[in-house]
Amino acid sequence: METVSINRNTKETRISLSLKIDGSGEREVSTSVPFLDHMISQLAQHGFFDIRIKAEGDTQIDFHHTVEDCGIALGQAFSKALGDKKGITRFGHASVPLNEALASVAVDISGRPCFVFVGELPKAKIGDFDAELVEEFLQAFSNSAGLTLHVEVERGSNLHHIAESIFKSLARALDAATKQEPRSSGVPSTKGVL
Ligand SMILES: [Mn+2]
Repeated sequence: METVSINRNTKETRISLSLKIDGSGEREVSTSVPFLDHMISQLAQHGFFDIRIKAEGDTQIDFHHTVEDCGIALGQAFSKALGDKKGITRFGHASVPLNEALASVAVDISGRPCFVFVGELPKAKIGDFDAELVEEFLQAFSNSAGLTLHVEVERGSNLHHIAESIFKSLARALDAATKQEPRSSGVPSTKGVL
């Protein structure tokens, strides 16, 4: 799979990114939202995705637009990189703990955006990052990647741990789903199209 680039500019944010799906976890992440940098770095490291992302946004308002738009741009990059989805595994599931926190993530690279989030992140901050933005990012990512994405927070008390468990699980689930399936050469659907 080739490296793809996305440039997305609006009045609220300016984002440039490149993605290589079958990479090695190399990354340069600078979104101007430090906690989001930490989460996208988890995605790169544990999904073996090479991600270069630079984002500037109206963070003087709050982090909402920048986080959401990074999710959109990253989703667009996955969609573009996967192309016609020939030969991919399509499904992936992972549940990666971080200390007391455990999240589960299941993905289907279906071409149909569907996001289900089970469990509640309290309306609280992780540093200066609103925890509810985790869900915003995932919703935006699912929409623009064309991904069925189920996320369940099974347990946990530390919000940083819970968020990180979600992103590590997402990384592993996406890595599994985007891998080439050696027994398949076509599009993995009885419809013939994804
Ligand atoms: Mn951490």
